[in-house]
Amino acid sequence: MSESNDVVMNFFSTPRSGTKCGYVAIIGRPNVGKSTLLNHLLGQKISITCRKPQTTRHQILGVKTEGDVQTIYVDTPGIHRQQRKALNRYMNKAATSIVHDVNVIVWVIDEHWTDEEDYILERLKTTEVPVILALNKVDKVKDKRTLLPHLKALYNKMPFVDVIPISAKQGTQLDALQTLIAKHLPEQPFVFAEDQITDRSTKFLTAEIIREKLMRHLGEELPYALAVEIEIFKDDPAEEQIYIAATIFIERDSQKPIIIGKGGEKLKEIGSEARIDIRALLGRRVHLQLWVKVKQGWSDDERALRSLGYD
Ligand SMILES: Nc1nc2c(ncn2[C@@H]2O[C@H](COP(=O)(O)OP(=O)(O)OP(=O)(O)O)[C@@H](O)[C@H]2O)c(=O)[nH]1
Ligand SMILES: [Mg+2]
Repeated sequence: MSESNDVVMNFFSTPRSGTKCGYVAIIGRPNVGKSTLLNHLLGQKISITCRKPQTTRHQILGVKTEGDVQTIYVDTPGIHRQQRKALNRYMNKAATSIVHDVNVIVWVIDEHWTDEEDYILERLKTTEVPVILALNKVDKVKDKRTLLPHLKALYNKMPFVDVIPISAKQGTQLDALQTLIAKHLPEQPFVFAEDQITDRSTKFLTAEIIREKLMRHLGEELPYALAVEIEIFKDDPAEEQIYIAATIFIERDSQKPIIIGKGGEKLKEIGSEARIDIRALLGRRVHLQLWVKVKQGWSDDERALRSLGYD
């Protein structure tokens, strides 16, 4: 082979040919298990989860590369109808804006079909993108025979490319779901490096871990008044541990004692749980310092939202 041919060969071998790659939006009502599904598909936790609704607030990319297929999942905030505050409007926009820009939509539902599902159905009817309906939490269904008529009824709602029962928590049917998704991905080069798992920075993921621990520890209302900002992230390889200082923003003074707890106990507990997960994420020892500050009405203030990264 001549020298010039070699050059041509090398040029073409850089982006691998015959690869499939595409974007998959994971959408649905709050609390149906979208983030749990993303984490299980990736085999790594990148999106926080909680039994309380409206946990996810941003679009989060999770990249999975296996063989010749790269699937770029987009976890989204739960679509909800009440748009009381600027934060709710931001979350809904983050969830719905994506549906026309992806190759496949995985619409996650659970055992309940609610008004919110009707609302999502209306929005999806006009899309050209193939929609897979994933009926999640089937581990909760004792008599699996009841699933069949339920699945049949779901097929009639709109022309889904498939309706598949899954358990995001237990990993049931997730291989089948991935095979189904891959069928609809276009043949094109990979967008991300093969070892990349997310587009989000470790700083973002750290703030999210802290928010998860807060959500899990606090009552029903307070989680929605919380935002976390990383003020200092000092990762000096010469130091034994990474130093992180984060501020927890709340909306009112009266919320401060709830987070801090008697003698600071609550905040201590939240901090030590967060530290364990952050250490697992970063693979280094972590010194974590948490501060609580009031930023009045931040969740309904466009400017405050932008300054906290909701833009
Ligand atoms: N039993 C069961 N519970 C599940 C399953 N998947 C998720 N869950 C639980 O459902 C709750 C909500 O899960 P998330 O993954 O945070 O739900 P989400 O759809 O991302 O919620 P938002 O971010 O608020 O929209 C958590 O308590 C999960 O443990 C499942 O397959 N089976
Ligand atoms: Mg979520």
